[in-house]
Amino acid sequence: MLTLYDGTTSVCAIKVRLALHEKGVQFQSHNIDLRAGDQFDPDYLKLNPNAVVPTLVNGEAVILESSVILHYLEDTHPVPSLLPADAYARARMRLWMKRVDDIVHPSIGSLTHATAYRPGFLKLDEESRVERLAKIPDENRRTRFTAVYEQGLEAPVVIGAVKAVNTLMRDMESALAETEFLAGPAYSLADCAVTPYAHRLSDLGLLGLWALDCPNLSRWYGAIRERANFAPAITDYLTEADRALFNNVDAETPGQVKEILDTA
Ligand SMILES: N[C@@H](CCC(=O)N[C@@H](CS)C(=O)NCC(=O)O)C(=O)O
Repeated sequence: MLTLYDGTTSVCAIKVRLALHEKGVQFQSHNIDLRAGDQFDPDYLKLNPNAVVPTLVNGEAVILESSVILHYLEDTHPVPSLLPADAYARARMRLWMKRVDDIVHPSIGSLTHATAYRPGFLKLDEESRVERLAKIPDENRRTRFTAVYEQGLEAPVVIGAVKAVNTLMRDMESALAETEFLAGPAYSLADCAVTPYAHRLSDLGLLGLWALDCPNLSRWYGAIRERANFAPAITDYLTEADRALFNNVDAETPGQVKEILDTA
């Protein structure tokens, strides 16, 4: 049995859960409570020294990095396939996945931490805040988190994040005007990879900033939400506390992001 070291709201863990449910693969979820700091537990760090989820364990095999895990699942559980049929479509699929890893994840991470996660962090006393940030092994990530916790949406890093999301939305709209799913006529790993981020924008009240202008993106997101893997991989996982994080996002947030978008 596969074990997924998981996080209820983790976008990267959701990518993997979407593929597991799409493929009908049984797995055991081991929740790592990211807000409680379980990712820094020495035993977990032995599995994943980056102090992040997801981690997939299959017997002796320990697989890190959500995109690598998606390819591993494709190799170990090839049916049903989540790879497009032809080589060019596979290349397009891999490009969406790379973009998610390189650009979309840090950008939407900055927006999430600047809004939904910031109030919880600010409730910690000064010593706990410093201690918490110091535990993050990756320096770039630590710098980004520090900036958005201190300055919220005013942090300079947010401008680049909003621009990157805008470009993503526009490129998705163009791709989805041509094909039903991101890399062609069939659902693929590209859709698994992008879905949690589109959904996160929706949870933050931001997807509506693009919805009117992007009918094909809206059609895709509607279809994605109706898919059988969506509820078991995403919404069924959320605790009351998780829901509260997103329900309590400041009502000013979409307006503030729109202003950044208009002036960037
Ligand atoms: N590149 C990694 C990124 C993993 C990552 O950033 N995971 C987040 C949740 S989506 C995490 O565990 N964050 C820990 C923290 O916030 O301290 C992957 O794709 O697996």
